[in-house]
Amino acid sequence: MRLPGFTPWPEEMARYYRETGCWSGETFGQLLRRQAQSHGEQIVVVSGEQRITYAQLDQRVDRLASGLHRLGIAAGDRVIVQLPNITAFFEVVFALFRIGALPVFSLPLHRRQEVIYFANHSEAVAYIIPDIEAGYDYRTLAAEVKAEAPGLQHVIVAGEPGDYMALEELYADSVELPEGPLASDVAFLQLSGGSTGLPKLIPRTHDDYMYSLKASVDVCELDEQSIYLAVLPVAHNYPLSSPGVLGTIYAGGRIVLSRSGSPDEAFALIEQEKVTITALVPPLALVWLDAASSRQVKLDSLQVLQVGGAKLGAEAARRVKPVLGCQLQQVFGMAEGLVNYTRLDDPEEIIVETQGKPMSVYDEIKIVDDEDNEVQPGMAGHLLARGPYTIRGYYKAEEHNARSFTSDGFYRTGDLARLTPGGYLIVEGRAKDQINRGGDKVAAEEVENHLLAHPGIFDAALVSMPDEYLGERSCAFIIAQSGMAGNTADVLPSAMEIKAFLRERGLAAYKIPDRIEFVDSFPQTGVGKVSKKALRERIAGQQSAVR
Ligand code: AMP
Ligand code: DBH
Repeated sequence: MRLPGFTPWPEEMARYYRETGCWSGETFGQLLRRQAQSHGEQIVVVSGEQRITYAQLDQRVDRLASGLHRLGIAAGDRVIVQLPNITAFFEVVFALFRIGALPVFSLPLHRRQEVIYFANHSEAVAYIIPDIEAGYDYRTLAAEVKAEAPGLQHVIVAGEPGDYMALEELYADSVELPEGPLASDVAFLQLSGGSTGLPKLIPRTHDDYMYSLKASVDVCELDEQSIYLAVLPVAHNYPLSSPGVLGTIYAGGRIVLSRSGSPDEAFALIEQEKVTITALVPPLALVWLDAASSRQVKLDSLQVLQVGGAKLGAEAARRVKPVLGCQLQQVFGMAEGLVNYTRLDDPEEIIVETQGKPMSVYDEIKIVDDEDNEVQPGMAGHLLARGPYTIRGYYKAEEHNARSFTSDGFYRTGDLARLTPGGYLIVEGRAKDQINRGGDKVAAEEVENHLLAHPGIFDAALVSMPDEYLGERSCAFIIAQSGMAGNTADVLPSAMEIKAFLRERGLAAYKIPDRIEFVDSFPQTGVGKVSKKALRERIAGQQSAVR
């Protein structure tokens, strides 16, 4: 079934990727069935006291798929899945895969603004949530979302349902399901950190995503003995697929779920469950390094620590092996596709100093200047990517697609990078208007639009400021409505009020500006645009002056 709003690969490329074996023709529903047949009795997911086998997961998925089908959820329907690291996540997404319905992967930190947008833009028919997680009641969020998303027919709760439907009650007797999706169909919508006013949805097919798992599993050397600890939220593309939890299933290994990234919880799980590989963002890696050196813990079973999502400093990178006793693997990826890894047997300097190289020989990358001409070897420029698992367009975003892709189908990553003579990438910065808050991406324009909705704000510009721990934090420069600047304090909105205003609008907490600076005007570029470069320099200068 062709999803409207999806840009497929050109037919000759699709044929090429099939002929070369990149695209195998297997769907996720079939993958789980195959693994249940060959590894039925092996444990697939460990979550607290709960341990379930491949065969049990497969059966529960069939029963849930039957229940969802009976509820009326059909092939092609979109379903927002906003679940934390719990077993139900796997049952839900594989059940949806089996009936050909499309999970829309929302993160646990998303709030009203994000979820309402996903619901309306994807025309989702159902929304699946936990009851209470990390002290937050998702049923309250669901009520707010429902009020603004008229197309949403069902709210399904993993846990105490309150006013809604209990997920547990949907596990029906297995019925004959309609024929499943094709591998060339879109399997789900993944999210982009984005750089525009509205978040973007990323359509990924069974074929292309399965290939990204296969290539990741090869590079990361996962097999049936692998035990992957998921500490980042599993719906995110990185812990989902690089190689992540789905790669672990592809390899026939075992997933251990952690509800948080705290060393207390994660170190205990690594020891108890003999975890072999896990994935972190740089700020969490710093916390682990500190915790491990002060406690002198031995994480004997851990072979590989992946760090990605934002740039890891070389100094921290160098400490991983001596402190944690495992190999570091840098991961530079994106939900749009292209994933780069350092290889496990690369020399220390490559592992510490680079963000890896593309995982597949079928990946095509280019480094270009502002005019799209390739730069001299070794020079920094805009990174473009194309290949068997890099999308050709965002979901229903024609205008934006014209800017985000070249006419010959390369994705403009918005990252500035250079290539080493050995073909490894070093990320040098970013051309896109985004703040990378330790792996959480914030689109400046999206937050600026919310700021502009405040009656006391005339104009707003969000920029990054350097931060020791997160790499970057956000600073909003604000021009108050005329007549207000320099006026008495009770007319000028305070920084605290502005943050509260954004929170009340229901924006994810990581998008709330870390700092707010009031100014009378913005510095301008030669053509009269706001110079974010000058604003970044101003705030960085102010920070270093304070130190
Ligand atoms: P998204 O498009 O939201 O999936 O975020 C992907 C973006 O995260 C990339 O385009 C980079 O800007 C950033 N990113 C991911 N991994 C790394 C890394 N290892 N080093 C630097 N930036 C990274
Ligand atoms: O940041 C990302 O989006 C990311 C990082 C590492 C990603 O999507 C991935 C690996 O697959």
